[in-house]
Amino acid sequence: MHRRSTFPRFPFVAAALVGALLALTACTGEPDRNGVVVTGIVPAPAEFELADGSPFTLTDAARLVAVGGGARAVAETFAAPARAATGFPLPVVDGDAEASDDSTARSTDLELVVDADAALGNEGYTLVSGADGVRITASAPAGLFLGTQSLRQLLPAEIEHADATRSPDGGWLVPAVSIADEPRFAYRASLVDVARNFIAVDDVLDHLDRMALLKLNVLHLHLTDDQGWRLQIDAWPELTGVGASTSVGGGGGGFYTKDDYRRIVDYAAERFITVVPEIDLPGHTNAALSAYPELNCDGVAREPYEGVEVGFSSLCADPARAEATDRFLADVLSEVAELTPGPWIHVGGDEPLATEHDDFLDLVGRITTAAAATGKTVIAYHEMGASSELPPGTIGHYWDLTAAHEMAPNRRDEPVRPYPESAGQARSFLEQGGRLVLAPADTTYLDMMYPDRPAGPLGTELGTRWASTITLEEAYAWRPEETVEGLEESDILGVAASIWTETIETVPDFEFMVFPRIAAIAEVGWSPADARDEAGFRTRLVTLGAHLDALGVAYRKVGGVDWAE
Ligand code: TNX
Repeated sequence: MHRRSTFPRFPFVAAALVGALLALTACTGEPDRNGVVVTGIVPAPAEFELADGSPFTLTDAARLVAVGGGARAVAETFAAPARAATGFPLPVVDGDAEASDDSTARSTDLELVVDADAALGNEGYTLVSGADGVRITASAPAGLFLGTQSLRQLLPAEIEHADATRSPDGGWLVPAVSIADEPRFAYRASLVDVARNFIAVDDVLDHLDRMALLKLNVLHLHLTDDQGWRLQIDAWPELTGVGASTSVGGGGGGFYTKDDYRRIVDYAAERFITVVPEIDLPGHTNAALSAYPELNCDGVAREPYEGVEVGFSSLCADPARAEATDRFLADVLSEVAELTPGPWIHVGGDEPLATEHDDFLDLVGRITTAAAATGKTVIAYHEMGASSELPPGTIGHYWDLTAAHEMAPNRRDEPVRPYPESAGQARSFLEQGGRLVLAPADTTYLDMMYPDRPAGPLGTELGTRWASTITLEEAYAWRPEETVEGLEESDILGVAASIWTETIETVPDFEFMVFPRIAAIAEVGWSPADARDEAGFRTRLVTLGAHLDALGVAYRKVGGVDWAE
C-alpha cells in the first residue's frame, strides 16, 4: 500500500530544515517575506529540501503548462484563485514535454505533469522549484492537486486574498525546494456535525478549501441526529419538513436540498475530497422519530428535541414496525448513495443506549444490509462491531478514548477510560475483513475544550470536556497505531478530526475550535511517523497561520507558536 521505499528517506529532517533555511537566507537575502519566515509546509512532506539555487518568482509572464490526463483541470482549480490574488492572467496551456514550441515550459512557468509511469501512487507527488520554474509531477490528478496545495503554502500568504491589491512587497517568491511526498494514510477526514447546529453550504465550501490546504481528503458530514435531519429525502419529505426545523438551543434549523448537497460534493471533488455522508442509526434518531409516527414502536411521534443529551432515541426493532423501518432504511440510504459519488456510506451506530442489545444486533443487520445494497462500502462506529455479521469489508470508526488515556490534572474530575468492550468491537471489523478509521475522542475531538482558555472569540463558553481537554501538543503527539492495542499499520485506513457542534453556533466559534488543532491531526494522518517533530511543526505553523489569517480564519493563536502579527 505504502510505497514509501521509493523515496529515499531523508534522515535528519529537522536538521536539514534548519540548515536549508540558512541556505535560503544566504541565497535570497529574503529569509523574511513580509513578516513571514519561510518555514515549510503543514503537513510535513515525506521529504523536503530547500535547494541551493535562486527562488522562483511568479510574474505576469507565468503560464500553467498542463501535461498528461487530468492535469488541465487541476491547473484550472489552482489558477482561478491565484489569478484573483495576483492579477496575473495565468493561462493554462496544454503542454507537450517532447515539443520545442509554446507547449514547452519556460523558466517563468509552472509545469503540472501527470505521468502514470512516475510510480508516485494516487496521492504522491514531487515538486521542484527554482529559477528554472516550478514543476510538479504526479502519477494521478489527485497527487498533482496535492502538490499544488504545497505550492500554495510555499507562496506568500497573500495568495489567499481574492484581491490583487494586496500583492506582497517582495514579489511572488517561491523558495527553491525539492519535495517528494506521499501520505501515510489513505483516509484523512474532517468530521463535521451539521445536525446539532446547521452549517450553511457556503461555510462548508470554505471549510473544504481549508481542508485541501491541509491535504485532508474526506469530508464526513454527520447529517442527522436527535436535534435535526439535514438532508432532503424525497420519499420521506417530513424528515426535513419537520425534522430540520430544530437545532441545539432552539436557534432554528436548516437542511441541504439535493442541489445543495451536489454543490458540496462537486466543490469537494474539484479538490479531490470525498464526501462521506453519515445517517446516524439506530440511535440519535429523534428528528426522524418526530417526523414520522410509524417509525416509533408506539406509533406516536416523538417531541422535537433541542437539548444536548445522547442515547435516548432508537429506531424500533419490533417486527410489527418492520415494514416502515425497512422501507425507511432502504429509501433513505439509497437516495443518499445515489447523491454520493464516493465509495462510502456511514450508518452511525454510536451510543445505542436506548436500544436493547438483541434489538441492536437485529437493527445493525438490517441497517448494514440496506446500506450494502446501495453498492457502497459501509462505515460504522465501533459499537456495530458487536455484530459478527457485518457486510464483508465494513470499515469501523473508532471514537472511544485512546488505550493509553490517563487522567491528567486538567481533565474532568471523574475517571474516564475507554469502555472495556470498545477495543474488541473495533477489532471485530478487522476480523470481518475491514479496516479502521481512528478518531479517539480524547485526542481528535475538536469540540473538546482547550484547557487554558475555554472562552471563544465571541466570549462564549465553547466546547465540552467529557473526554478530555486537548492542547495542540496533545493532538500532535497522538500515535494512531496505539489508539487500540494490537493494531498493525495496515489495519488503519485513516484518521478523522471531529467537530461536534452542540456548543458551536457560529463560524468564528467553529474556526476557533477547529484551527490550529486540525493541522496537528492532518500532519499525524499525512506525514511519516518518524518525520514528526513538535518544534518543527510549531515553526511551520507560523506560515500556515499567515495563510489562515489571509483567508480570514478565526483560528486560535495558541501559545508556543510565534504567530505573525
Ligand atoms: C459523542 S462519539 C458522540 C456525539 C457527541 C460527541 C460530543 C460519537 C460517535 N458520538 O454524539 O456529539 O460525543 O463530543
